[in-house]
Amino acid sequence: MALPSTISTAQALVGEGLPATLITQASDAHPKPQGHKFTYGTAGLRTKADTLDSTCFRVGLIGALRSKKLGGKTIGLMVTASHNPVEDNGVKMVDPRGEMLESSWEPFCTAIANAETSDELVASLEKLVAHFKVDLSAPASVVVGYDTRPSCQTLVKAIIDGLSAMGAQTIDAGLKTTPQLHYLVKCLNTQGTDEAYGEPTEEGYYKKLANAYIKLVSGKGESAPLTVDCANGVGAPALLNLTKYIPAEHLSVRALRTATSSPNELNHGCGADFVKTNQCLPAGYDKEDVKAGERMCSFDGDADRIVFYYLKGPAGAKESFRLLDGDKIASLAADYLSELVKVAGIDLELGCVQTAYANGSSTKYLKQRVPVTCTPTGVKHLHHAAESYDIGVYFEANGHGTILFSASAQRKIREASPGSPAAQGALEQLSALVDLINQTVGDALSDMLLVEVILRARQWGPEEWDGAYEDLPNKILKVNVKDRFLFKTEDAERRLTSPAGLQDKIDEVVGKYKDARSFVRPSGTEDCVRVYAECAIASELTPLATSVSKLVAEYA
Ligand code: 16G
Ligand code: MG
Repeated sequence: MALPSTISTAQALVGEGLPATLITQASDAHPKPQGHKFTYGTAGLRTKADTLDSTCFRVGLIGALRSKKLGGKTIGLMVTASHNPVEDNGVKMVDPRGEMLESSWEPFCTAIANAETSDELVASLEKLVAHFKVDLSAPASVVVGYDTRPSCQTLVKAIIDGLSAMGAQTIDAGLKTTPQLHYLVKCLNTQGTDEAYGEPTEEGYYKKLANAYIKLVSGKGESAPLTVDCANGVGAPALLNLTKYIPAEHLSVRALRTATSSPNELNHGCGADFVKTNQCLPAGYDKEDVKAGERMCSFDGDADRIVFYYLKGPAGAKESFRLLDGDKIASLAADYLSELVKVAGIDLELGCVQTAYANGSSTKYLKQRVPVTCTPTGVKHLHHAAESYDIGVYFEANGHGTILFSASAQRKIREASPGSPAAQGALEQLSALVDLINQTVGDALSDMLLVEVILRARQWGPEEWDGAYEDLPNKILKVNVKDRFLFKTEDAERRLTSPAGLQDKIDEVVGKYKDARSFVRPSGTEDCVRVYAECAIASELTPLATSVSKLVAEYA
């Protein structure tokens, strides 16, 4: 695909204040659904697509203001509802270095999305401008991407109306995976500098990943086929495009669930969320000739998340399904990178970041090898924590994650003088891995290639990878409550502080089971409370999880 096209150029703002007349006129064409409450949550604003028009228009306005606040740096807006059904949609903001929107802006986004009238909207924008001291005469630049949902077209139009009302330069990046949009934002903001991240085009993204991958796997033998479930989403065309840059001897992919022109198929019975939640193959895979020992993986609907799996025995037998989730990817990557750093002979601290959802066995395994931190759920929390290590490996169990190399780690890798041929080889690999791994956000395509690289280097199939540790049986239940905001947590969501007394009751229940752990947290994306439970004995899992859920329901 070609360079993103500039679809509207900057329009100077007249006077000192907000262009209130332009905003009001444009806003009248994007009325807010009366009484509807929006929240900027873990992954932006997300809900039913047919209620999101006003929100998208307003996010356009905010995106322009964020860019102005940062002196005209390019901000990203991604329209997607990830693993959710096709009727849903959402929009999230990406900051200039490719990371999530600075969290102090989130409450303002919520307030602006909820302003009932155009006048209230202007007033809430003025509050943001005053609070963050936004210089309205600064230029603004915003790049917009979207996934395969049919609702994206009108929502993008609403965003563009918002951007135009603010006179922002708008770059329409078109159909993109979420991580591609993050990549573009970082490239656009670093081009021409010492930290240039890459060519700011989709093609540049494929070339960067493919070149690094080819360097890493060359001379390591032919690749056995990898079956990829693309969730019938944007990951399908992206995977197809990526493979054009990688010779088949290096990556042999069987792409399934690629029906992007059948909208209702998006994430339907397939995708990373389906596989992780149900701990089974995508629906219909038993008829797809999948074989025991074959590597398989699933993307989610916007391709920022991946899980792997394989069958130990015949397809159809539930017990033969083995999941290799985000925790298993983290352990594979942390082990491999630690070894490379050691062989390279450089002094770098590698650490791992997980959330409370990480399987207890994975945490135990990792803690025996590297420092491990736990953060609340949501990519932004893990990402920031990972920045405190020289090499920060972060993964949520659900398959969101990546690896960050600090600027000084990258310099050390570039400038080290190797003491042996082995050290030189390790340094070359580390340097290629810096390019292979998307440093802006978890990326299904990039993570898929990373796993392929490590398995090839180790000459491992999925079974050897799986052998690192045995997951404790676990499940997540959803409890519908009247007000999920009554549930407040501490200690990286591992304990409840409110409702009063509930945590003690949970502790009491958990104490009855062997090696058990359970926690309760309000969802950041849905109107419910989630209950996680794990324990040593499989037959005790359901009683444990249902007892904790009952306690929650009694308090709700
Ligand atoms: C969002 C988050 C994901 C988190 C999930 C939890 C991003 C990009 N995505 O999808 O990291 O695991 O929410 O959902 O941050 P929940 O709060 O509904 O359990
Ligand atoms: Mg996603």
